[in-house]
Amino acid sequence: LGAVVMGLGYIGLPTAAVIARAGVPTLGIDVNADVVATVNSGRVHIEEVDLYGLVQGVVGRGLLRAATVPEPADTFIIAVPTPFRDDHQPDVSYVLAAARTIAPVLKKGDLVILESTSPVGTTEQVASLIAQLRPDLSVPGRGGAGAADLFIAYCPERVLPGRILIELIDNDRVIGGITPRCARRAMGFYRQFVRGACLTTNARAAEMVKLVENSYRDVNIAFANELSVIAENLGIDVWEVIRLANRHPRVSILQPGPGVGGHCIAVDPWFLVAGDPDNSRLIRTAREVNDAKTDYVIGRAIRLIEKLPDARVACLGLAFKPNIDDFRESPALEVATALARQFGNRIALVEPHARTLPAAFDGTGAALVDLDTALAECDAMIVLVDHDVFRSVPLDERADKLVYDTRGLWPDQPRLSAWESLLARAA
Ligand code: SAJ
Repeated sequence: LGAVVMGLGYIGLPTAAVIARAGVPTLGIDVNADVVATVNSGRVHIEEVDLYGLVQGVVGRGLLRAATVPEPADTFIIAVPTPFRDDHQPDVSYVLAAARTIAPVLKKGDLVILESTSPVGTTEQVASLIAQLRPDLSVPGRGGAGAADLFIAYCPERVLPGRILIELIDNDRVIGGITPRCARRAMGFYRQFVRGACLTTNARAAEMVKLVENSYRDVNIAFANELSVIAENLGIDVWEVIRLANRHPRVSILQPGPGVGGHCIAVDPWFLVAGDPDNSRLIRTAREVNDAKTDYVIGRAIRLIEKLPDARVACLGLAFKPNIDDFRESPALEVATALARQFGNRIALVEPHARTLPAAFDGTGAALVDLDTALAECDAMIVLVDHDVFRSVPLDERADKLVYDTRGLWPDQPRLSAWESLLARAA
């Protein structure tokens, strides 16, 4: 067997399929027997562009199988979740559990790669755990350049949902070895299917690189979100301000929204903060600014709806970002749920990428409606996600609506001094 991939989620399954397509016989491992059965039948349990066809193909050709327990192989990739706990401390228990599961089948010469986003030092923890469980094998140690029986490396995934199969191949990869030998060995593995550059470093630096990338984006989105509140208070259109400021050759501000969602950008900065709380003030504050933006939007929306006692109000979008069906950590979902709980059947939910409503709406009375129904029946609209299908609605179909646009989706919508004028018209 060429490779074992631990975890068949959003990253693990596409990764396993791409490795298999390169001709490497691959076994995907998941704790969930339903996921294993789905993959073995050539189907997929997650939505990602082109993934179904790819999995169907490699399973059909016998290159990819799934199981709940690993078998001996040359390369082991750990791609399991690393959530954080309520106190924002990272939880690496799934990573360590995966390492424990593969330890018994490891043999001399095997390569173990951690891909899960992890706090700095986790790859070394994996190495120590394996050393403890397999005293018969020599495990590479930090700073050691000598040969060992195993090769251990950290290589973060950096793919964007919706473009995973493209970015798995085309993105540059950062490969951090526990030792330089480990990095070189892992590089040889990735070279089989990566077209981007493979850049080697040590495991701790590679772990930090991943956290830094998502923190960079979070801090920059926080800047945009902070500007959006300041501008709204001043009665200025923040999107116009950003568009014009971005005409400066060295300014590139991101877009404000109802908060930051997904399972990466809203999570990873906390791993950096947890590693050095006293010196990560900017990163922590950015997280707090982005989370606070969601509460701010909920407060504004509630005030608007209270001024419209009889109106039906549509929430446009529930996903965590445009043109996908992924609701994980979605600020749009959080806003819509809060409004549905308070206003019940006055709230219409529009999410063209979903067939059914998430359980969060059970018992609220709020209903899923299609976009045309919302445009026909709702007097007010709260734009929460900038799906392309919303963007395409022409002004004459929405000119008479009260619109609270948290994404700057419709620049031509009569806005004047945004919120104040909405309330004035509502009164
Ligand atoms: N967002 C804004 N304003 C913006 C850009 C994004 O509010 O200008 C919001 C989105 O609406 C969304 C959230 O940020 O709620 C995150 O969306 P995203 O598209 O920026 O990123 P993700 O979470 O889908 O994927 C990120 C990517 N990281 C970076 O771009 C640095 C991806 O490359 C990573 O692989 C992925 O996290 C991951 O798995 O860590």
